Amino acid sequence: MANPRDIIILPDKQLRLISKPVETITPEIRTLVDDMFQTMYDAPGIGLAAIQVAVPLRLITMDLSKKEGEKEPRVFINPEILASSDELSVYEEGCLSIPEYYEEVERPARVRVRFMDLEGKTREEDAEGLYATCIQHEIDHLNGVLFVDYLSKLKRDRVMKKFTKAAKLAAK
Ligand code: GNR
Ligand code: NI
Repeated sequence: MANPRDIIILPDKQLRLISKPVETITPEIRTLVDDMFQTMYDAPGIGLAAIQVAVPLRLITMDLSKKEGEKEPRVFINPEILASSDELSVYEEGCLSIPEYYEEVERPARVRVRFMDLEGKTREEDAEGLYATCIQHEIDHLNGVLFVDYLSKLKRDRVMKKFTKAAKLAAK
């Protein structure tokens, strides 16, 4: 049914694109969503932004369920953060577009998010914990922002260089 797609990784410049809103939920969008879930579960990851499969649309898939438990697939179309808590929380983040690199990032502990679901219904939810971290990480992708952008210049330069070098070696 669904086909896994290739995940683009650093230093692919597409990761810096500003994704465009989804205008209508077409069959192509539904296919993209199915493929994104397949790609995300295969990886495995807890979230995926469309740009990570090289499609610059404001579309996110997520599943925060435990491995043993029932799947909880969620889709966010054109998500927006309406409000963020002053309180911050720290989480060790990773990104499928920056494989095998993990660092602690501080972000608002709670956010209120508005988005459209696959039925075209506008929803609002309050997110906290891992949900808050993940939705902020994914919305950042829609704006061309990566979690390494929150690290010190030293750490960011180091990871950028490592991936640039690896890409050059792989291209030879
Ligand atoms: O799978 C993922 N895990 C993760 C862990 C902590 C904070 C954010 C994430 S998202 C990441 C998948 C990904 O790269 N989504 O864009
Ligand atoms: Ni990511």
